[in-house]
Amino acid sequence: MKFANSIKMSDAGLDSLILELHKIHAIKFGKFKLKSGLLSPIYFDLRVIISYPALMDRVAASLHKRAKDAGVQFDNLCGVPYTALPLCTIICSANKYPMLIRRKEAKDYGTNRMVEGVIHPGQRCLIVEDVVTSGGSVLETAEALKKEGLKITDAVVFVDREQGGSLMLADKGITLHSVVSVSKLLEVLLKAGKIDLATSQDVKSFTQEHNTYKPPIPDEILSYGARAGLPDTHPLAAQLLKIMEEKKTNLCVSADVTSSKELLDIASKLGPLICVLKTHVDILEDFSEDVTSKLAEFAMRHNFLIFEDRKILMFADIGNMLKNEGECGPQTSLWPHIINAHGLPDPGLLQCIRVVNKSLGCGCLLIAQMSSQGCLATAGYTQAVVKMAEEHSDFVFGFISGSKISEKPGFVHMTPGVQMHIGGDELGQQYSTPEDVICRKGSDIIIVGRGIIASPDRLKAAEEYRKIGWEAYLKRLSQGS
Ligand code: 5BU
Repeated sequence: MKFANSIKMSDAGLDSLILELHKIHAIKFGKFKLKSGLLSPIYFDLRVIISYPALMDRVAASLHKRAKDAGVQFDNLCGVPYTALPLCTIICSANKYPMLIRRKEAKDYGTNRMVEGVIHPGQRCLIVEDVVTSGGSVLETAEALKKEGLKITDAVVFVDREQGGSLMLADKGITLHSVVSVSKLLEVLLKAGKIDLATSQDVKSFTQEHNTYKPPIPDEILSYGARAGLPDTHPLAAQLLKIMEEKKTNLCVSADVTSSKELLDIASKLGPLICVLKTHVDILEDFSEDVTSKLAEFAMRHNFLIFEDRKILMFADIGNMLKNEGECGPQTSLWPHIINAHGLPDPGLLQCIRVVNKSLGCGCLLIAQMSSQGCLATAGYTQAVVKMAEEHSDFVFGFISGSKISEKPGFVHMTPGVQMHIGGDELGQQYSTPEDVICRKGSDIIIVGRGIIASPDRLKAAEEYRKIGWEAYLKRLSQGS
């Protein structure tokens, strides 16, 4: 038999694998009652692959490749019972890795063990799973293995249903690596004409609406004002949190417009309703220093902060290049209060941009997650960015993220991709609602662009977002007490 590990999982290979799985009804569309009682428009039944050995080899190979590509270090593997057991067996047999089996129920005779196989406490065990929804089954297996003294830092799964499993596992110190996400799967099936657009949208809405992730609730949920007064809170975060408390707003308007007149009009009219004005001065067709000085005047008058979004002219080179090109410093005499940076290049970048900006009282938000579909900033990356922020907390005061990702109350979380209804645009932007972002995902600030800017009455739209965002915050506070 030709072993599965010889198969190269190119993009085309993955697409054809998805189509094969759809053909054998391992992926089904319709109405399926889940354990929870919910009716799901999609169902995965990967159990059937045991009847298709060649396909089973390919799924096993893709799991192995995913773990290897991610550089996961492990000493042995354990499949979550039952569907992943044969997959794990194939990976171990083909690659000569030692395997462990976790029993679901203890025997009442013989050794009475919950985990079979030779265990060396301290060794790292990689968990293998077929489908992850909440992450509960992976966690159960991880707990059983940990009791035996094994270290569990990673799990590899074939399908991530994108309903919060990876975040929940990340909270427990386990990085989830998935071969394919539900979004990718829908994309492939749609392209191949196996499903229609309505089915794809239906599944997307279902996964977004039934996200199982609940950020751990701290003993006490602190108000914005209380967090402003904590000794470890960065001065800029403290200023921002105070503004939010005073003006009763957690709204940041993303003023993505190309004319200075329009930008200044937004700043003057919406200023009283917002805590932050996010600008992209690099898209202004008629930029001049005059614009930044007027923006600064409005910021003073209406008490908001200016956040210049640096993603287009991104700080994403190595620190040294940015130093050489003089890119880190102010391009205008009036520098914004807030800038952002990716964690991708290395901490050298932060050191470089900090030198110039910190002396000007500017603070930085690190981009830990993005709202765009298929974004590569997943759990392991996000965790690394949180660590980077903690190590540079004299300059970094928070994150751009989809949810609360740090338990440190001094860090501020700002979330883009917000509109009144869940959905997205044709270029991959994905929207959550203010209630979802603030109340359920525990973020602090909603960043709203087209939800307000494209409205015929921007003032009215901004007031609606402010009100809903603030009510979601009050609800979050009341739930914590
Ligand atoms: P929208 O019109 O609400 O979709 O605009 C969103 C804004 O937030 C826009 O300026 C983006 O550049 C910005 N953004 C985002 O949409 N998603 C991200 O992950 C990040 C920023 Br980081």
